Amino acid sequence: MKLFKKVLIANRGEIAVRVIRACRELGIKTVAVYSEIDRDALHVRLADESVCIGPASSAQSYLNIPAIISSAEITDSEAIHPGYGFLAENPHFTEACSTSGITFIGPTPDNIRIGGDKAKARQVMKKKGVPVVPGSDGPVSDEENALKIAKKIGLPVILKAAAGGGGKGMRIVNEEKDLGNLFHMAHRETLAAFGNGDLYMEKYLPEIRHIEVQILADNKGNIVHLGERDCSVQRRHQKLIEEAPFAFAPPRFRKQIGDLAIKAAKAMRYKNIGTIEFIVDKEWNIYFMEINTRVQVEHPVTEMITGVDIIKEQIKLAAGEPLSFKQHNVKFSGHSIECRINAEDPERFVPSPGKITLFIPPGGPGVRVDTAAYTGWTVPAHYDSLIAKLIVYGKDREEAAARMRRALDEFIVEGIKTTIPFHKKILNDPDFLSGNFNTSFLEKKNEAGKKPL
Ligand code: MV4
Repeated sequence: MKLFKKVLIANRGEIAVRVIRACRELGIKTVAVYSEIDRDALHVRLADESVCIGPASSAQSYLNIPAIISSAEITDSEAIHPGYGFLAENPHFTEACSTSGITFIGPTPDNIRIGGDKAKARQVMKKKGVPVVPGSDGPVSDEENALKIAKKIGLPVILKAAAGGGGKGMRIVNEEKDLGNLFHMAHRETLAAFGNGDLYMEKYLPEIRHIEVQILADNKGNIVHLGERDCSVQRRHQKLIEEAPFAFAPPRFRKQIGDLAIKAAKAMRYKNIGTIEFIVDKEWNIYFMEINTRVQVEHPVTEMITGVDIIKEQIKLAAGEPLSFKQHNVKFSGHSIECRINAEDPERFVPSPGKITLFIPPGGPGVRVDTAAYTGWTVPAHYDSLIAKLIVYGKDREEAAARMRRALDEFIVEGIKTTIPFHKKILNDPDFLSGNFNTSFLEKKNEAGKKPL
């Protein structure tokens, strides 16, 4: 099987740099695309070639399908890596690639469509015997039906947008009398945000953990998993810290959740790489939540504990290579934690773009920094505020946490505000350190009137 000669990266920032690194190591030439404001960006400098695709606004550049496809054509790129965000989960883009004879490095358009319709995904999983939280079978047509289902499964329930993401169109319903109103509000919100008003319903489970499983799938139907990640520390549906493995789980948990992830992937004939998201309740029950049909921000924690380069594997799978290892070849060792460092005010979480006057990332044993930032670079206001991922490895969670505290202390960023001080607080929090947390962790800290984390 022959790998691609040249790959275009339809993204920017740290993930574009990450993909370029994987291509380099595989002997593949790279093409960067960039917006006018990104002409001094690191991904442009590191790629073998680059093409300017439009003005700063995402809609005119990194979301501009014709500009990206023609950039691939004029540079003779055989494949496009979409990274995450932007066009990564757009089935029209995937189809535009195949129409132009370009390989999309990612799953099939059908996979992406199911991933993008969470009500449908839930239905598929339920039918194939993957456990889902009790709730509606597909979308709920109207308020009347919502009430019927709520009566059957019992309150509280949670309304979720089928097109969902970022908590938009999501409502928790505690009392029957509020259902009608909340249904209409959620419906309007999701219709406005995604042009799709479909809602589905689940029993609302309190004190859950958000656990996800990385999967790799080849074109022959072989699927392996690379274990789980705990992404329970989030604020307003934005993950802030991720780790692998889920250190506090009982002994048989990894095999259980891994087997379920493979079952879920098989149920939708999954191809390439992806993530199956689950919620885990206090009794360790595992329920399918959704599937992410892209490489995720937090993939490095899995790489650290398995030694698998997920992006290289992804590129090889897209080129049609069969999986080069079996499930029993995947060996897990140690613990990894990632902090997402954003260019944001660490107290109010509002973006803090601007010129970085000094940037000195940490180093030393067990430290990895995935970033496209450098001293003198200006963080544009037009895009996501993630400027660096700080990832550490330790022989166990305790060593990883100590290493993260040390690395956060070393990290120097001047000229803009970052979330580094916030991460320092979490890494010193007794509840975080003892594993006494779930997805409500940050909200609870605030409610308790303690110093807001
Ligand atoms: C849930 C849940 C409880 N029960 N589903 C889904 C998307 C993710 N960002 C949060 N999600 C949740 N799904 C069931 N069946 C709790 C959450 C959840 C949450 C919900 C509303 C407001 C804030 C939340 C914070 C974390 C998790």
